[in-house]
Amino acid sequence: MKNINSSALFSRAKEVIPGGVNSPVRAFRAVGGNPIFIKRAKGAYLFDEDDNQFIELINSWGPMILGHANELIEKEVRDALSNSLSFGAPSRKEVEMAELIVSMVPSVEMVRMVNSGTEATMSAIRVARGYTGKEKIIKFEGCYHGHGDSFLIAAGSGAVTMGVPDSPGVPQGVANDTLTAPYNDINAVKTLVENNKNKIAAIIVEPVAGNMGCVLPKPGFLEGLRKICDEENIVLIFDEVMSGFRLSISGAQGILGVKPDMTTMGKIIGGGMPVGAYGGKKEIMQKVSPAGPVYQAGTLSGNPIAMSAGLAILKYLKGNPSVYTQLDKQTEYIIHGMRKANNLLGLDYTFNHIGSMFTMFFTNTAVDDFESAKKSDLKSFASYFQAMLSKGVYLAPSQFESLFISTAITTELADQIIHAHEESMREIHSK
Ligand code: HOZ
Repeated sequence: MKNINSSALFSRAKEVIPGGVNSPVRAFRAVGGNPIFIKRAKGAYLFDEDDNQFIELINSWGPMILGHANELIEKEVRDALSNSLSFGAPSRKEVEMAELIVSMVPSVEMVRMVNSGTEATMSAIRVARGYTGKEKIIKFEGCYHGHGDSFLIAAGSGAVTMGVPDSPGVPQGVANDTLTAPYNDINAVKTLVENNKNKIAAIIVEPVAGNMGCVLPKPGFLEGLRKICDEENIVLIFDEVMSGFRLSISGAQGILGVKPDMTTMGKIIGGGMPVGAYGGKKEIMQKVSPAGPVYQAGTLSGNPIAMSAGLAILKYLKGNPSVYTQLDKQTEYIIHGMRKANNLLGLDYTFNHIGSMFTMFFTNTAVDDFESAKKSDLKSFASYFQAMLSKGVYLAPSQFESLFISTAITTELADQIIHAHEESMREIHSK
């Protein structure tokens, strides 16, 4: 695999961008080597600066659910371009976008558009605090909710792969208001709530975690959170930045059957453009400025180009819910092939899977929280990542991330992925 141009770009980047990247996981520190610089992408493929071609299993961490450079989305964006890139004033597409989200996600009665998942989660907890008049929040170890100060406590992948679970620069006062519990541990939440009576404004959770690898909620966990929040006047926030519109037309909540008070979204709702949103019960959302006193604003919020891309993808998904069955089937096919290859080598690694999200953990024990995810053999993961890359398959460069399948992965490509997996596993386990 040629690496001359990517390597040269990385050297230049390190002089002018911290660590050479604009988001830490991309630096490949968890897997070694230098990052691949992407020149373009189409359908299921990424093409890098050295003209290598990779089958893509990240899909921009979720949003490219129909594969890259999808014509449907491109057309809407092209049409919108000639009407200017930004107004900083209300426009029709924002209304259509809000109506569409409200029609697809039953728990969302009102929604505010922002520019990223981080903005969405930061704003959601501010609103929850303003609504309840309380200050503390509970988050779960290994769940990542963007890089807002309140969330960089026991955060997932990005922080872990850098070996800095808690970031300097987060004021102690802010950190004090963030309480953490292990994912899937409802008793730990009960204890936190009992010990902080009338102080907790919100519980924020990834209903399907995607930032410690893919980790599923155990039966009863989300229901238990719902019950506690109802009893204690706590706002239950589902962070569906990754799972929203990826697991069903109404997100993870659509298949898991628990209704949050608020939901944060991102990724797919921008069709790959920088978009986020937070929404929920009208009673809560009416607290947001200028309807209410909780301030939150943004010049680029509801940007017309981003709205055009987002509307195109959401309308498509709403009209074609069979996409989800197709994706689920294809993901199961890949996992089945990978497991079979592992079994032939006498390996029994843990696969966590829901819909088109999955992670193979380099451990044979169950992974249902951050502690169990950390039992994975990270050295083997790094070797596996490099072996897959050299065979033309681009995985997330960290064990603590989920993979995302797109509809561009045909059965022929799925077979190629399985074959690359089989060879890679053989290679790394014969060393
Ligand atoms: N840790 C982020 C996704 N879970 C990485 C995002 C990025 O580097 O683009």
